Amino acid sequence: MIVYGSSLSPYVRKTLAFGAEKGLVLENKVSVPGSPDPEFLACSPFRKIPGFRDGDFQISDSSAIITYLEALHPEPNLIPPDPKNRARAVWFEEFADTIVVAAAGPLFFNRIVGPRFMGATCDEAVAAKAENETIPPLLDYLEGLIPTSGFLLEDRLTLADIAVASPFANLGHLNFDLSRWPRAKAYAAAILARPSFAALVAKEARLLGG
Ligand SMILES: N[C@@H](CCC(=O)N[C@@H](CS)C(=O)NCC(=O)O)C(=O)O
Repeated sequence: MIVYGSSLSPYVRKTLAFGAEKGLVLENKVSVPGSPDPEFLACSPFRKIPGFRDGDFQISDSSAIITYLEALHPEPNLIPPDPKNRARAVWFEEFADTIVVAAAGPLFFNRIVGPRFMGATCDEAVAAKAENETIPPLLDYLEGLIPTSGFLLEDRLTLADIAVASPFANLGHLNFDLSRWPRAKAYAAAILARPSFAALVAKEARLLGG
């Protein structure tokens, strides 16, 4: 099974970590968004990362890939079967994918991806707005709901934790100051320290020269 993309993307990192937590061997072929490579395009027609291939089955979108992996390899279960907790897991994934990444993306793009990889200059106004106005309320929300177990649902690792922790790696690369949110900071650090994430994040840090 092949995942196309770079784990600097929170969606790609989430997908690779999910596979690792399932004990699956997922090959990561590095692709950048917008790549015209036909092999990547066949999996991701709108050129977004991640794309995915399992033999002759091709699909894109991290949530679609994760749904496939969970159905193919139900154990260990990472998407709770309990109706309410399944809905909560989907909510946390949605919160991470569409709310947190939408807020943190402009900061990561302007401070890191644009200047380092695309020859673009940082739009400091956009970056500062994300840092000071858009991201803090999301961290306030998380700070108030992290259980003492250190897992968002069922006191065990689920997709909710994998999805929510993933963009924290991007905040880490940005040296984002999380000291106002000690619970969220400790929670994300513990999830990202799991082997499923740690190897990816260390590789990303090397790529960024950290
Ligand atoms: N909902 C998609 C989002 C994928 C996505 O937007 N990936 C970004 C990289 S972080 C991308 O490829 N952006 C390029 C573009 O939108 O053209 C998923 O979960 O996989």
